[in-house]
Amino acid sequence: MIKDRMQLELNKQLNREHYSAILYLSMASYAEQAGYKGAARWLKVQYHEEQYHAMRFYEYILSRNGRLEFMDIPKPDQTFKSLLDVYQKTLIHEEEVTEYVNRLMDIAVEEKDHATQIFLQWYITEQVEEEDNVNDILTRIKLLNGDNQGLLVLDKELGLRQLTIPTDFTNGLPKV
Ligand code: OFO
Repeated sequence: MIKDRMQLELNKQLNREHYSAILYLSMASYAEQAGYKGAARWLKVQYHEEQYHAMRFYEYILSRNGRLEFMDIPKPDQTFKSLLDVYQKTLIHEEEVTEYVNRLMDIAVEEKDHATQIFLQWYITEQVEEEDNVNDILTRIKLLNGDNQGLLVLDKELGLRQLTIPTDFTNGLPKV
């Protein structure tokens, strides 16, 4: 059985992962309309990743005999101005998520909830990877300094991103 405080904080993060998913879908729609088909694909892969992150919380809370709580999800930003703007906002967003995950871990330590600490390790590693990937892309966009030809080459590369996580959760969460 999970303690009430831990359950509430895990539920908040589950809902934040859903917010992340729609934020990336909002970014994907901008990229689609701006002609960055590759970035749109990259962002839609990210949308699926965020849903997977949410489902891990869903399964974990249930596995601890906890109760799921679905909360209001804020409207995502829909005011993107450029690819640079999209990836700058992505980095800011992922840094915030990292902070939330770190705070969750602090709470799990305070609550002496060892199982949740182990569960959260996966997210701590994942956030390092997410920030690193976005930082790389952002650095390259900045180097291009508005060079459209270069941005289209980068866009093509972004379009090669493949889904590496499951998207069908109907039979529970497959192990990856
Ligand atoms: Fe769930 O990692 Fe991005 O937000």
